[in-house]
Amino acid sequence: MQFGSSRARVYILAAGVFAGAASVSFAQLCENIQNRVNLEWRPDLQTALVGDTVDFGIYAVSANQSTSESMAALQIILQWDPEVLQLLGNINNGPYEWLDTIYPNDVNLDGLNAPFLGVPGNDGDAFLMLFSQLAPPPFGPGSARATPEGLLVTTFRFRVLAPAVMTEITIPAALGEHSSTIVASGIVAGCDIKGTLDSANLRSTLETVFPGDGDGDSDVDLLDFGRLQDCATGHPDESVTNDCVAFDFDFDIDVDLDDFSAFQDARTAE
Ligand SMILES: [Ca+2]
Ligand SMILES: [Ca+2]
Ligand SMILES: [Ca+2]
Ligand SMILES: [Ca+2]
Repeated sequence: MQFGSSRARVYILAAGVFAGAASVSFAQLCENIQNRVNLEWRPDLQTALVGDTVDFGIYAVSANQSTSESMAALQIILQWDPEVLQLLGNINNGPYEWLDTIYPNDVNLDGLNAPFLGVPGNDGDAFLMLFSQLAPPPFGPGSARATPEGLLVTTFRFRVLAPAVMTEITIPAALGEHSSTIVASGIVAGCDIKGTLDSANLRSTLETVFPGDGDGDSDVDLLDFGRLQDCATGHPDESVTNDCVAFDFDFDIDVDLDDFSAFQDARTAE
C-alpha cells in the first residue's frame, strides 16, 4: 500500500493523461483501440463469516486472445454495500509493481473518497488510481500489460460487517460528474481502452453454513428436507432469506429444483 507524499503530483499528472480529445483524428485513434481491456473479479471464495477479512482480486484481461495490451494507468471506481462490507485498503500482490497506487483526495470533486483518511470513508463508493512505470527496459519494466490470461492488478480487502444472502461489489463505468472508470492506453496517451466491467458477489453469514443442513445440527436429513420445502418458493427468481441460504446450493439466490437435486446428492453423501 502506498499513500506517499507524491499523491498531489501524480494526481496532476493523471489530469493531464486523462484530458479529453481535441482533434477528430485523435478521437478516431481512440475509437480504433476501444474495448481492449476487460476488468474481471476472480474471487477465491463465495462465502464468509461476519468479522472475516475477505480479498477480491481484480484482473485486467486483454479482449484479444492472442495479444496483450499496454496500460499507462487505471482508474477504478468501486461500489459496495457499506452495511455489509468495509473497505480496508489494497494489496498490490500482482506480478507487476505499479509506480503508485493511490486513493486520491477528491473532496473537491465528486467526493467519492470523502471523508478521506488515507483510505476512503466507508460509504459504499471509492475510486483508486494505479500508475504504470513508463520507463522501458533496461531502465524500468515499462507499462503494465493486460494479458489474455489476465494480469492481477490489485486486491481489494474488505471486512465483513453483517450477514447478507448476497452482496455485490461493482465497478461502475461512471459516478458523479467527474469520475469514471478508465483503462488508459499505454500506446495512445489519453485513450480509454476499458471493455466490460465485472461485478463480484459474496454471501455472508453469522455462523458457518453447511449446504443442505437447514437446522444447523450438522447433518442433512428429513428434518432438513422439511425446511427445504418451506424455503422453496417455486419461483426461480425469488430471493432466499437468511434462514434459507443453506438450501441455495448453486448460489443463484433461489431455492428451486436445481437446489433440490443438489440436496438429494448431499443426503446420499451423508
Ligand atoms: Ca465514498
Ligand atoms: Ca440438519
Ligand atoms: Ca435456481
Ligand atoms: Ca439456488
